[in-house]
Amino acid sequence: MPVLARQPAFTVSRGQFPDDFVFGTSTSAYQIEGSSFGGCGLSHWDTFSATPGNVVRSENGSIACDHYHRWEGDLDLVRDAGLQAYRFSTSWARVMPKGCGAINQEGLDFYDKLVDGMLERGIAPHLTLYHWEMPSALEAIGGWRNRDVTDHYADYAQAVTKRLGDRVASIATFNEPWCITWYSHYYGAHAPGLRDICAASRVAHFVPLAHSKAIAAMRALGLKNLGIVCNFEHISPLDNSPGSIKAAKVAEGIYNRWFLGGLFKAEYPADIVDLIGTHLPSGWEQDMADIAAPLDWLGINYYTRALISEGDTQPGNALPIQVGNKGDLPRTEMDWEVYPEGLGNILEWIRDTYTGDLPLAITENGMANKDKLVNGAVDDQERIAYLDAHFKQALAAIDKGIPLRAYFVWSLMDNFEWALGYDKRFGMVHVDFDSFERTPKASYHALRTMLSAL
Ligand code: IFM
Repeated sequence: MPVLARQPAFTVSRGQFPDDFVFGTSTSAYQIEGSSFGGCGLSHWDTFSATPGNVVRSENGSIACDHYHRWEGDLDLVRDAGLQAYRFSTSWARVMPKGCGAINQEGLDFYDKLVDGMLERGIAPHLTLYHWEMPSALEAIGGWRNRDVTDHYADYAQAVTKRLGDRVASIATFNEPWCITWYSHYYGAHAPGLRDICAASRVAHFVPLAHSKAIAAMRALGLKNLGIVCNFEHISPLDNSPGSIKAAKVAEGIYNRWFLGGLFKAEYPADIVDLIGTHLPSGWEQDMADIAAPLDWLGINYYTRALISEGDTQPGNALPIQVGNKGDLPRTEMDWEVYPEGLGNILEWIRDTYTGDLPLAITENGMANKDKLVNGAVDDQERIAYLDAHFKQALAAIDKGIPLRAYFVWSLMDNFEWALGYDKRFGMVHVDFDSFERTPKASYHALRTMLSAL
């Protein structure tokens, strides 16, 4: 297998980017905070991970990185790296333990302190409202399969942003609708772990609908800089056979075109509606104009590509049965191919097909690496090379006039990588999950040097 490049320093420099370009880093609540602290309610990730076989070694986010108690030091790390922005998420289950009704004041106070802590350090807060903690009480009534939950979500969005909205630089309704929909309700790999086309199809519509209701609720509060974060893979056929071309089109439609179609064209792609239309909730067509209400920005998470062939879809109904993973490029610890060109292509395609002049941000990009702490240091040169190659794609996109405004590295620190537990280390800061000690890796130091150079 080809090996990953090693590279001790960034070859791109801060000065090549526009002065107002923003560099930041991203995390999410369940992956770092510790869900057992501070009156947080149960989320479907607590229940999913408590079920044997769902998460490796039965790990969970009950303590995670203990960020709930160590947030000040963690924000110091963001500031000391020279990063101007921090993308974090609020946990629905922490703010509203039952998903609706009573608010856990301690939870909201925590996020209030966190936002003030960022501002005191000169870091711009970028809030994501849903990075996957569906309160278990709402999962029990069907979670995203239940239309009523879209109203509860809008209430939650309003409760959080009434408190924090005056101080955050941007707000995203959702992180990665594809994962919430397909990875969680069709492949069954994430909470709630369903493998059900009907469930996935309902979620494919109710998540955009919930997004639109939250946007309307926040517009009613007069809030600005509202958007959503979607994830994309660069998807192409493995070969030129008609079967592979057809399979890749379906995979790409479900992964890349479905949500953007709804959000920016008020229509889901017809070829995918043909496949799942019978499972969509009745009356879905009437929601489309609301779903496409104007946004202020779009966030793009990009990590890898997928090469699809005929065998990746079901012979009967052409639905994907697996995510194509067949190329011969070097791979990260996630077994994901490193394909920086895909980022440039996706940015251009999104601008040309959907968003035009709308500001774009890369809200996640990064890699899991076999990082080892040796004599107090982690030499993650592969991560520097990975980020450097993707930064170059961002620069090329800016040169082409694509309105790319920001880049958030995933992630600040090693954390709970969902069903894969704590083994997959994505951080620029190493976390010892016994002592919770943080150790900045070589990539953190290299980025600080890059950002501080004139
Ligand atoms: O850790 C996740 C994150 O929660 C969502 N985007 C992809 C990351 C890496 O898998």
